[in-house]
Amino acid sequence: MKLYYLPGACSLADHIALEWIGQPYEAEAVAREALQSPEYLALNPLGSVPCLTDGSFSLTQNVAILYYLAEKHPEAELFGGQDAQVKADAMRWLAFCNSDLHEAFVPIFAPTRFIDQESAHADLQAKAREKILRLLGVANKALAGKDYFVGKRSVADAYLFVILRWCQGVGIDLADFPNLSALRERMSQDPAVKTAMAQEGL
Ligand SMILES: N[C@@H](CCC(=O)N[C@@H](CS)C(=O)NCC(=O)O)C(=O)O
Repeated sequence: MKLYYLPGACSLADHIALEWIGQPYEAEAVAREALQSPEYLALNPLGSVPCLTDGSFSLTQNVAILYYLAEKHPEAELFGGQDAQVKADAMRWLAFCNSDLHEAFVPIFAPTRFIDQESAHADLQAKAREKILRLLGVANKALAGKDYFVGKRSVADAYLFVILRWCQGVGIDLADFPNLSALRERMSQDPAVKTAMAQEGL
């Protein structure tokens, strides 16, 4: 299996999952310019990471990749266990990270995708920050009294960890979210997370 990634991007969640599985895999950093190359677009027409190949099978979209890894390696319990409700709950938080939290960062990272007019960017980004803070509050509440979203670590925690790193990068303080700060710290001590981050040069 081979993972295509950008260092520190959402593909880090897949990288962590591959480390949790503990089987050999390849990981290739894609240069940002190469995302639009014909070779890469043939793998992922959206020109984004992550992309996973397994022999001739090629897969994109974080949630699909994490689901595929979990199906191929049930022993790794990437969705927190074997119980259907636990797995569905992990999927719920994974979807929250991917569809809600991750998307809320796009106006901050790439405001021109919404509006060219530079003078409008600050307002757009302030709105995005408001939304991110509201979503972080939801995640913080969900983690009250728990080490992980669903008791045992799951790919939802890996995705949240990636996003908490972005918070740091864009100056969003986690001081008001003690459960998120604790999760970030817990995850950063996980040997698989350390290995994936070291491989990405983080
Ligand atoms: N819906 C996609 C989103 C992927 C995505 O936004 N990837 C970002 C990195 S976090 C990317 O490749 N950005 C590069 C770009 O758009 O130029 C997924 O879940 O895989």
